Amino acid sequence: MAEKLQPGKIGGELNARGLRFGIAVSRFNSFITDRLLSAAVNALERSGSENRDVDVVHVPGAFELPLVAKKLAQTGKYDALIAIGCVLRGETTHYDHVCSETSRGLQLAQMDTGVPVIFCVLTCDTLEQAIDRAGLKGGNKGFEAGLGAIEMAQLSRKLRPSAPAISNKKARRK
Ligand code: INI
Repeated sequence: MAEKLQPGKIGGELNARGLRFGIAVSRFNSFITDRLLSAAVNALERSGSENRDVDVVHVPGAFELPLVAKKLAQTGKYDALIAIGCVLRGETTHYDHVCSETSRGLQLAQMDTGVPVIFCVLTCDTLEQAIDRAGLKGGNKGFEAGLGAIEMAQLSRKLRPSAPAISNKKARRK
């Protein structure tokens, strides 16, 4: 039997017009991160972003992305952020520390500030895996990140907290 209930749907459409985006991108492994960055910018441009709507900040490595993402979020200027990096496994455990602290820090940045932070940090065993995800066999994760940022920015605008209920009650009592 078909259900009668028609739940209200809240969606984030892929229209970037009028939205502001900040992109933090790491210089480490720039051969890959440059390609992710141009694909992210391309996704924003094709969805209606203009020059004044997008700022790019470069950081030394993925480990520095969370602090800059948090600082960008705290400016209050941006509807969504994109963090771009590429961590490649080496011979030591350095990779594990960079990966875990970068992902943990980026999640904290968005949870602490309420500004969406799209995780566009490739974590790969080999350079070939990274190349595949930066414009070859695996598409381009930067383009996906751009679309993700638009969707999350739209959703965040729709899910803004409304005025607290308590103040409404006080206003009605007067
Ligand atoms: N940073 C990266 O972005 N990718 C890597 O693969 C990487 N490796 O392998 O060392 C890397 N290290 C640097 C790190 O992100 C910091 O910039 C550095 O430790 C200074 O804090």
